[in-house]
Amino acid sequence: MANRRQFIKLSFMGAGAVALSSGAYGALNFLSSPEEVKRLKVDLKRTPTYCEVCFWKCAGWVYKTSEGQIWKIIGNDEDQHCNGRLCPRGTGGVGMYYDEERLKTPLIRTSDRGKQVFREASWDEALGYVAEKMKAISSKYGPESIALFTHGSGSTYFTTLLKAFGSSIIAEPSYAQCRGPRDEAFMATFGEEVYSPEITDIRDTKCLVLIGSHIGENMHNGQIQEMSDAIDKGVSIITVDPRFSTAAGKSKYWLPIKPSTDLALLLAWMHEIIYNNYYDKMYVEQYCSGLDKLKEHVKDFTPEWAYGITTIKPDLIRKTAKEMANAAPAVIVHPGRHVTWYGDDTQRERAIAILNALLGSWGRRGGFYRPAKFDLPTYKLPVFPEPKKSWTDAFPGRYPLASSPVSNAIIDATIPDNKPGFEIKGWIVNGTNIISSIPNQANTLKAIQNLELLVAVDTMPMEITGWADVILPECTYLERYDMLRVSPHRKPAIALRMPAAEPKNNTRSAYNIARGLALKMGLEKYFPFEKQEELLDWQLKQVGSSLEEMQRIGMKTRERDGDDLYFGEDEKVSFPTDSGKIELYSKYFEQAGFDPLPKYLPHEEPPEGFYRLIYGRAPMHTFGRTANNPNLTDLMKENALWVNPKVSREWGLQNGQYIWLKNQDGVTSDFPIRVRITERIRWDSIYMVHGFGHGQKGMKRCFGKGASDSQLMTKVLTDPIMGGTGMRGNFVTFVTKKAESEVAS
Ligand SMILES: Nc1nc2c(c(=O)[nH]1)N[C@H]1C(S)=C(S)[C@@H](COP(=O)(O)OP(=O)(O)OC[C@H]3O[C@@H](n4cnc5c(=O)[nH]c(N)nc54)[C@H](O)[C@@H]3O)O[C@H]1N2
Ligand SMILES: Nc1nc2c(c(=O)[nH]1)N[C@H]1C(S)=C(S)[C@@H](COP(=O)(O)OP(=O)(O)OC[C@H]3O[C@@H](n4cnc5c(=O)[nH]c(N)nc54)[C@H](O)[C@@H]3O)O[C@H]1N2
Ligand code: SF4
Ligand SMILES: [Mo]
Repeated sequence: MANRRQFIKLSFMGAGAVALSSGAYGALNFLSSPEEVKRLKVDLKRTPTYCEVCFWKCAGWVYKTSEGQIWKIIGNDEDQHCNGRLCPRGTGGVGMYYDEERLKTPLIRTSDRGKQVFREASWDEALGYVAEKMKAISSKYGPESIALFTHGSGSTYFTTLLKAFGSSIIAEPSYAQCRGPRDEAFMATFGEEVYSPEITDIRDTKCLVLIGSHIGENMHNGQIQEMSDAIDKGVSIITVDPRFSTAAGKSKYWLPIKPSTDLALLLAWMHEIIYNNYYDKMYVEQYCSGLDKLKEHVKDFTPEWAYGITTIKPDLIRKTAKEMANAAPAVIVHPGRHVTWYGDDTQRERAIAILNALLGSWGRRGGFYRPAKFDLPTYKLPVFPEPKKSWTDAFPGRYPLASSPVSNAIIDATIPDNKPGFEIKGWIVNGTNIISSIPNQANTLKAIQNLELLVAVDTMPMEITGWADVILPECTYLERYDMLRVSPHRKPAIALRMPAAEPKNNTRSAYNIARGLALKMGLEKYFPFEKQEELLDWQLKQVGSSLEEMQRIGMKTRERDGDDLYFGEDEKVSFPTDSGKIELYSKYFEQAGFDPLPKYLPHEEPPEGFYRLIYGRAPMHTFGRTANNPNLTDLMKENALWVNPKVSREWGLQNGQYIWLKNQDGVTSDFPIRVRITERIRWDSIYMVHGFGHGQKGMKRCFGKGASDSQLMTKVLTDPIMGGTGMRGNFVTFVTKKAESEVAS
């Protein structure tokens, strides 16, 4: 089995390559020999930050040269998210600041939507324009006809703005395009979600089961480090993935499952664990309800039954079930994170939750720990006006168990043909490139055509800004304050982000943008602090610290109040579910008209000559947001198409050849992608990394590099329970030649 060093090397393989970067920024960031430090006159005064290149939010220190140039970011040793080490993307975050193609000043559109003809505007004019439009839309249709799509740190301020304005139509892609099904399933089972960072106790686990979750390429930092430690300690890893992922390479068992059939495997594992009495009897008796019904339900779901569906041999299903049981309760059946796959995702996640309950891993060392959060008072704002409509009024009864607004439902409510209960007329889109992150682009573009206002708040000229009426350029995370990071972890902690440099060009922080809009609309009472640092200082003083102290120390970690990281022996635990128990059988689902126990339902198969489109992450990029980052494009310029040799032979494809992809609905990728022939993918699927194939000419480093998975996702398998957009029901075939006139340039 592979050892820790090899794994770290593989996962962090970007880091070494960065040092060899030929790009000017690469040199600036990564050469750190004493001579270099002297030559660059490094100013050892450092400012704290937490990273925004992905949402793991590692805390770090930003160093500058004495000439005031941002030089390098390193991890904060005290931080539980990163333990002093940033991943290649976090290290390369400096490139976001230096990218000369950043948005520089507010822009107002001067021609038809989508044509991308804009004029520069002052902040006063741009904010005034947006405020007037918002007020006009509100007086015609009500404030609820303005929706916010948002992701990342700026969400807090735009959420306050929208609520103050009178709308609660606020959606994040991290719900219906990412974690939503997992959070609903774990809530229904344990009464609690798995949070971010996930409360998986990987460092002490003895058996880690990864179902799709591709840690190693998915670079969530602390998780990778803990997995490396666990590898050192001899953890056995079971990876279920149609592709031989980085994690599969470190695994005792790789189960190359037929895509879309995971629920059958999970049911067979439950069958094995229950009928062989492998489950944790004490735990289940004490904490769970519904075992009898579950036992009856999985009676026929034998490994032989699952073999016919999953292509995983019965013997392997048995062995892996035993492996989990041997390690229990120090076992984690990882819930994954991006789980919107096939439209039955909440049920698949329920099966994962139930399996963890049977193994007794929730609340146990090496399973799932109890998180602790720094209790930081929030400043009391005046009461928000009561919105007359909520997002659920657009399509009453749809997605009954969604606990957060569903972005795709809001898009649907912007299209009058769909006859929504009320129409959405304005969008503010902050920090999310919804053209690429929500599948069925044609639907999003159709919605956009019906808008009376589209405002994009972004740092880069991405796809969404191309469609905006007004573009409000935010400065990068290295140039601003944001709210204190208080994510739950093993120990409660707070981390500060402060500016390491002045905002470049004519950009502003999201706080200032949202407050600027509030002022223009007479809503200043919801933004009582002129400067964000005053708010942070107020907050910190409530807990005996101050902004000045945090600027010096960067983060504060406290010990937990008690010895309660795991359940105590025989501890009476009341779970925050209706019954106070872990609900193996979900009455909550039953009452809402859904299966109380997960069932396997077959999914559509690829038509002849087509292959299932599956996708994932690359260690050196985050979605599309890093696509133009000078440091990171140096490490990976484009994505590749993984094709099984059996398939490439059939099609006569060569390694390195560029081809286009056409999906089941006749949509062909704008840009070609390079073929990578490999045994590491099943023959019925092809694989690519998400976040490439950008068509925005304002981003020269990434324009036309690789193909976009999003473009090929015209079919969406929507989860009826909570609205998640299953993205893996699309099939593609190969196009080796395109007419000259059809080639995008
Ligand atoms: N096809 C496909 N779709 C997916 C996924 C997939 O794998 N494939 N993954 C899904 C998942 S798991 C998620 S979480 C979502 C993520 O979806 P998004 O959050 O939409 O991710 P990005 O595409 O990176 O878009 C982020 C946008 O924020 C901008 N940005 C970056 N930093 C800042 C900042 O500091 N301030 C502001 N205002 N803007 C900033 C970037 O320029 C970019 O336009 O996508 C989902 N959609
Ligand atoms: N470097 C990097 N790291 C990231 C991110 C990033 O953009 N870049 N994004 C972060 C975010 S927001 C998220 S949500 C996470 C997502 O990370 P994960 O939760 O790990 O992502 P998934 O999309 O669930 O997993 C992708 C894997 O699923 C496999 N797969 C495809 N179809 C099937 C199937 O039917 N069954 C099974 N068992 N496997 C299948 C693919 O081959 C691939 O290996 O990553 C996070 N980490
Ligand atoms: S995992 Fe990497 S990109 Fe994500 S926050 Fe941490 S350092 Fe930044
Ligand atoms: Mo995500």
